[in-house]
Amino acid sequence: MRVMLVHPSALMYSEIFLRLEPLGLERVAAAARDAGHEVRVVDLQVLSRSLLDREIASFRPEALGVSLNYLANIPEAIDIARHAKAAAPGCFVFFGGHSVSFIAEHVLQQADGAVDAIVRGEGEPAVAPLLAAARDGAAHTVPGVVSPQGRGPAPKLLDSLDRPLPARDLMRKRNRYFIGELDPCASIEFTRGCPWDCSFCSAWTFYGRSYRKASPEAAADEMASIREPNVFIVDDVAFIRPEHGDGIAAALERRKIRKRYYLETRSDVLLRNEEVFRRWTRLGLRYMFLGMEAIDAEGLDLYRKRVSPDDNFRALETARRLGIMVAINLIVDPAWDEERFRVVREFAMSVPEIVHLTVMTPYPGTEIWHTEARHLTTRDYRLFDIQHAVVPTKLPIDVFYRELVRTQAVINRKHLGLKTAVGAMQVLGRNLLHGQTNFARMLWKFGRVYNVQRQLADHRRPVEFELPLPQRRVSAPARQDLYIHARTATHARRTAGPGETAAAD
Ligand code: B12
Ligand code: SF4
Repeated sequence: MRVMLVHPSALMYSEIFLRLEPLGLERVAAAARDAGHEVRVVDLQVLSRSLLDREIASFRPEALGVSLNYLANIPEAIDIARHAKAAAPGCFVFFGGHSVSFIAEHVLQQADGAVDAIVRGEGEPAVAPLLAAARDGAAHTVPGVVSPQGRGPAPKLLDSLDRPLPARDLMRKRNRYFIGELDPCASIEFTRGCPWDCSFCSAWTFYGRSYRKASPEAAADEMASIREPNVFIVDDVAFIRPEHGDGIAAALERRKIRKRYYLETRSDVLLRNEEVFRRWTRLGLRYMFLGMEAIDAEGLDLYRKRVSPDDNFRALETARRLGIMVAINLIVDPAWDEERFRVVREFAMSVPEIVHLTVMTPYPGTEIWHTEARHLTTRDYRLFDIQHAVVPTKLPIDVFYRELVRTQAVINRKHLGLKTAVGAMQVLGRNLLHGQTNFARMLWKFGRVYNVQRQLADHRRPVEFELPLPQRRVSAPARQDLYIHARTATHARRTAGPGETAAAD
């Protein structure tokens, strides 16, 4: 079959700080290609919509799949589906990805015939059986698939993360993937899933709180095949198991592979496994994202982060000692007042780290989707990007955004202060010499992307597609009810080891 796979365009945040290759879609592309299909990938983060339309006309896909990790992309995906149905009659259109997995039936209904099937859960095991069944109109019999005919059996988990290798060769304009000064930057996955259970997060519910690892040799082989000098490790929490991080490091050392790395982890994991992170600094680990979320114990408890403010501050000291540049995330509660924003600005100015703000947002698939008592003020998918307020703000909304943007701007200026600006100019010069302009563009774009008028205008756009209403509950729903991949007893035995279940029930 001629199969076209599409990633929608970048969201607000990615317009400035980063834009990364769609690893999940590349792995789905590889699985489809291994099954004998002719596959093309169009990533609208780096290619234009008019190019997609032209390629649909010339390639005439018999099947077209859209990746929906992000809720905010759903209206765009439905528009692409409608276009594909009109431009390539008979084309089988399907969606898959993290966010759409939690609301598959709802989206199918909204698409009103433009979408034939939605894959819930991991795409690699589902895509080949789906394409085979599509020919016979039997999509709904495939594990993980939902179609207008009904829901298939429970989704299957991939046997091993080692295969298939992402089809990186199918991507165009790879030089447009970057994160900050790591420009250009590729991505890689060492592990999948997260054993913790933060209330605002759906990473653990998607994988039924399972946690799987690629074999160190396969991970190092994949790294050896990456041409970019910089690599973003996409794992939710890097190096939970020290022997795994060490195993990959050893395999990279044997192959003499050195790159510059960016990863995400937790404070307690960094404190526990400091030696692994130290070893990785020798391999090129430069940047780390720590989801601190709150600076006080009350906030950390609320999000069930299972770390203390003291752990967080000790982790920052450890990272500084190791020479790793840290980006901290803090969650902005729409209930914040001016004083709270002021305290956060003060905190951000008092630490050398990059501080990043995201707005508390209940998502389908998270616990707070069901338990957040405040009613949604909007159900416009496009605003569910953790940069907009979707529950009532305590301050008038324009004042809330003014405070938010002001805080982001103060933090941003801090990083573009004189000392940093000199450093940035050096990086800029180096990147421009290599023809890399992503970092340069980022430096000048802040004011255009983050501004109060734009945020407010986003709320006034006419809305065609809305999220479903949450089923409100006083207490949290049973965990299994939130899972996309339910854990079988065998699977639980295979994936959970000591340490991995540190946050267990
Ligand atoms: C790496 C990552 C990123 C990267 C790369 C994103 C990219 N270009 O793909 C960066 C850092 C850029 C990023 C940014 C953001 N992210 Co992010 N990200 C992740 C993370 C940690 C891992 C994703 C990943 O690569 N996994 C590995 C690959 C192999 O898996 P996968 O992508 O899920 O793909 C599999 C399936 O989903 C499925 N699949 C995927 N596509 C398709 C397509 C088809 C057709 C099919 C059949 C199947 C299928 O099959 C794949 C293989 O099994 C997830 C958390 C998670 N564990 O999923 C959050 C996550 C997806 N991100 C999230 C958020 C909120 C964001 C931001 C909005 C954050 C912000 N501050 O603004 C931005 C917006 C990005 C944008 N599109 O512009 C949320 C999504 C929330 C939501 N419900 O919408 C998540 C779930 C994190 C969370 N804890 O809540 N992100
Ligand atoms: S540690 Fe918490 S926030 Fe991070 S991926 Fe796991 S559940 Fe999500």
